[in-house]
Amino acid sequence: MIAMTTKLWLLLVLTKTVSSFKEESVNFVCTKTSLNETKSDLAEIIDLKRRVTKLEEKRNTSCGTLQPSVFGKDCLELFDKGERNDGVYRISPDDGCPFDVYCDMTSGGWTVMQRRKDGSVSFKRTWTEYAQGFGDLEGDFWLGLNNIHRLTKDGSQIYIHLQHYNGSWLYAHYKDFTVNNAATAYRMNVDKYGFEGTTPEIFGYHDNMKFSTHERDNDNYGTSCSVSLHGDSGWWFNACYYLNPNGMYNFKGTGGLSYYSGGIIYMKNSVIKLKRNNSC
Ligand SMILES: *[C@@H]1O[C@H](CO)[C@@H](O)[C@H](O)[C@H]1NC(C)=O
Ligand SMILES: *[C@@H]1O[C@H](CO)[C@@H](O)[C@H](O)[C@H]1NC(C)=O
Ligand SMILES: *[C@@H]1O[C@H](CO)[C@@H](O)[C@H](O)[C@H]1NC(C)=O
Ligand SMILES: [Ca+2]
Repeated sequence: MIAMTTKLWLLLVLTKTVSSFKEESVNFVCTKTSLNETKSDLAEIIDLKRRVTKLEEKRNTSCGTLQPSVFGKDCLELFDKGERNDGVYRISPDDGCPFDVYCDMTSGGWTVMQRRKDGSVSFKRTWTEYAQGFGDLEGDFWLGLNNIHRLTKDGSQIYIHLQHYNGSWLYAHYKDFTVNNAATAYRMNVDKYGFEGTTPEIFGYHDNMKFSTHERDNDNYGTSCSVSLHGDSGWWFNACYYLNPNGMYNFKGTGGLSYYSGGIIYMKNSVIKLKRNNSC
């Protein structure tokens, strides 16, 4: 016979063991649960981050309550819908933020990307200004690289008009022109074999160049084309140019609005227009 005290002692030990086992298993389950929670928290954080990036992307190209779908994609679409008056229209080439452009309906729905007509707007501008655009859509302006990218990323023609000081106009027309996104420094592609015009072929030299401004040198010249040419303007400079429509206005010297053909030919005015390619 086991003494009563021993029995009591054994019972006590047993109870303790059982309860400590229970406690441990509770702990084990808790640990497992909290691991699961950590895992799902992590997944939630990753998902949130992804959603924030998406929202940021959307915010970067959209404008709150404006409905992009109610605007035309570009001047060509507005022309096709029957618009025939030259002037300022609001467009959205994609599902992003709409913006205003000047439409040349007279020649069939071209979207104007640059104009020099009286020199009232300085083209000595920063990278940010060239990216966002500046000037007056009815007068002298640069449409902005972000907008030009959105208008040309799916393929576009470009029509470059240059006016002599005596008033006569020349043109250079290229059937394929694309400006890539900000991450590429707005690298530009133009197909020189798709050229026709009354100027010499002057834009192919700039093919595949990144954009450069006076404070951001992406050109192939030893120093900065923009700064060295004293124009401080932005362009797809190579080393340095055959075409310089953003050069200084009304200035027949280094850095003036001009093109190169055996020598520099200074020009008074310019208009550069885009039209989406329907092919493909
Ligand atoms: C932890 O997650 C797994 C798989 O999702 C599940 O089978 C298990 O029951 C969870 N454990 C706890 C303690 O919640
Ligand atoms: C949105 O624009 C800001 C400011 O230009 C930039 O820092 C950010 O990286 C952009 N975000 C995305 C997702 O494009
Ligand atoms: C204007 O000047 C250019 C270049 O010198 C010349 O080719 C053109 O014929 C001139 N036009 C007029 C209308 O004088
Ligand atoms: Ca350089």
